[in-house]
Amino acid sequence: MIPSFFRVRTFDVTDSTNTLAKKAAESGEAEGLVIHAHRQTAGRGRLGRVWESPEGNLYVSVLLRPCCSLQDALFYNFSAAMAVHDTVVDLSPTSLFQLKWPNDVLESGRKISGVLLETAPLEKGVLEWLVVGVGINVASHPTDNILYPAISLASLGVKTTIDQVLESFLKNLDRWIKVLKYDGFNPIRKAWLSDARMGRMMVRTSQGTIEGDFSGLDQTGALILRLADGKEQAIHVGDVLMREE
Ligand code: BT5
Repeated sequence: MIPSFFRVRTFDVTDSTNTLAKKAAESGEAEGLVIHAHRQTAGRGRLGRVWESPEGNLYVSVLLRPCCSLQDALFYNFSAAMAVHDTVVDLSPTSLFQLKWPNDVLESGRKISGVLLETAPLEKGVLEWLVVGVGINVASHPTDNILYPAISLASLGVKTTIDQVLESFLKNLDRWIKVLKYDGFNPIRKAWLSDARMGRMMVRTSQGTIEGDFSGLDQTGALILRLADGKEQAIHVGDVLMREE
């Protein structure tokens, strides 16, 4: 059963479930609204990138109103990534799933899911709403992306339905949102770290590309890299490329 906190509205097709959820947020819809579409015509990734959204995969956006700061809103990124992680691990326990900072779930280095967090404009230090959008490749995945290889549950031999994946994801999300609400970010940080992709990485930031070894995740959700000179640097916004890529 889907937790009673959520109200799921399913559409055959929409431009982007995040866009629909944001419109609902701006028109005063209560939190717990879930916009689910079978297909998106303009699915979005971060920084205006495209999220390939053919029929057969999960596209879902959840409206929340936690009354938090912009800084704390980032914790919902990690809660959603953990919810995706737990969902795919349940479905394919023998696969090697890892979390890649900040928002990806990978299987053996291939991207199976992405999370797009969007927030209201900040007023008086508190956010009116935030929308957590999640795509999970269930039936198919893009095959022409060499820089970031992708994978789907079907390619891993998992036989499931979108409804099952949606229900499992919402149950896991409900649990991780409660962890965040009652126990704070630290337990999420620890769980995320225990399945994080580590090693040498290059991170593209607005200040250029930084290379270093994964050294952790700080209390704000920033990635900590150890640089060649032994110093540690916290990165708040960027794109990780593993060294071998
Ligand atoms: C993300 O962006 O990973 C966030 C994706 C969020 C998508 C969901 S679907 C429901 C909701 N509604 C939306 O409109 N969006 C959200 P980013 O880290 O920027 O990764 C984007 C990159 O992933 C692209 O540039 C491609 O290289 C790659 N990519 C695109 N589609 C993919 C797919 N289906 N599977 C794996 N990789 C993909």
